[in-house]
Amino acid sequence: MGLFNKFKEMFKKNEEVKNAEEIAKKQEIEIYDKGLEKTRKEFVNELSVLGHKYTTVSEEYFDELENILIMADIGVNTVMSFLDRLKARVKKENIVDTKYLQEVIVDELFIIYVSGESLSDKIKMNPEGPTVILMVGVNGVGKTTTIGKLAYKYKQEGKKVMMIAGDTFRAGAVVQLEEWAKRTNTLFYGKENTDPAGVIYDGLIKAKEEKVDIVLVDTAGRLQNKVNLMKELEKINKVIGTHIPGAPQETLLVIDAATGQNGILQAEAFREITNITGIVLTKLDGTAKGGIVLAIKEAVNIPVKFIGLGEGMEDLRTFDIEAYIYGLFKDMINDGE
Ligand SMILES: Nc1nc2c(ncn2[C@@H]2O[C@H](COP(=O)(O)OP(=O)(O)OP(=O)(O)O)[C@@H](O)[C@H]2O)c(=O)[nH]1
Ligand SMILES: [Mg+2]
Repeated sequence: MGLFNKFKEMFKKNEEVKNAEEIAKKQEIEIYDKGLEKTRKEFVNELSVLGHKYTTVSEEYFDELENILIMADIGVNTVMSFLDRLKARVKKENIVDTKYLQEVIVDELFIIYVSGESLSDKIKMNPEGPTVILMVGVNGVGKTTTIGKLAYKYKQEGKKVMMIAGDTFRAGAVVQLEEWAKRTNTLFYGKENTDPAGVIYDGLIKAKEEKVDIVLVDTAGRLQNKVNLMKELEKINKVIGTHIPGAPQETLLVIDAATGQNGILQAEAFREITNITGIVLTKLDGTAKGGIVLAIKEAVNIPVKFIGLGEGMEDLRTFDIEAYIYGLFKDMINDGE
């Protein structure tokens, strides 16, 4: 059964959902649903309108579909290959009804994301001692906030968490992170006006003494000078790796979803200077550019591991492609029920 019909079934059953797994999935989908409201309103509704405007598939239908997909920041290349696949299916299966084609669109978008490899959206944990998660990204994308949210998440899971303020560059950055540590009742290590690698060094010693499970390392966001940034990240990685073999277990690149295609350029740039293991896409709640999830996957092939759907500490979700697709296409899936 395709994803489209799977969702349809799931939401038809409503009151009589049986197992816990299905209930959890539904709750997750409801959160995505709220967070993706803007994207859905400005982009997906246009798809529905298109389906009403043209009841049968035609060249004009495809032209308008192409525009809608590009406007949603899905990325030109993704859109082109997507349309090729769609047209091939239309031909092969003799599809004429646009209402049915909409179902195919939802399924195909899902296939694009999962195509090829099995996605590891899981965070790699270090069984021997602290798991180190390094947060990188340009100014203002939400690195520090994401650390706060992750700390909250892992505390909820019963882990001992520590934050290290590796952003010693921007005035106020250390205090901002410390605030998050207080709010989430997390251990904290930081010092202003010093060298980031030095602070991280001292912080990791403390993390080991305290037998911390997860260490979240903040860094400064600046990419004006790629060579400097690369050198600094190299130094940071070396310090971390010396303390804890194999660490950092994760280097998460934080991208602001509202920056659209610029976010893709950031992903390409960062991938060249350090080993990015996952992407955190923030501020999806405030943008209609939710299609960027698919474009990033195509451009850099790094999994989106978390998404930010608000400013609060509970507003971080582990990325779930099914919930994401449902959050986008909800109105279309439930259309005419
Ligand atoms: N709506 C919304 N706002 C967010 C989200 N994530 C972060 N923000 C906001 O984005 C702003 C910048 O967040 P920071 O965490 O300070 O960003 P940063 O990357 O650490 O910034 P620098 O340290 O200056 O490089 C803050 O006002 C956050 O509240 C999100 O998922 N949704
Ligand atoms: Mg910051």
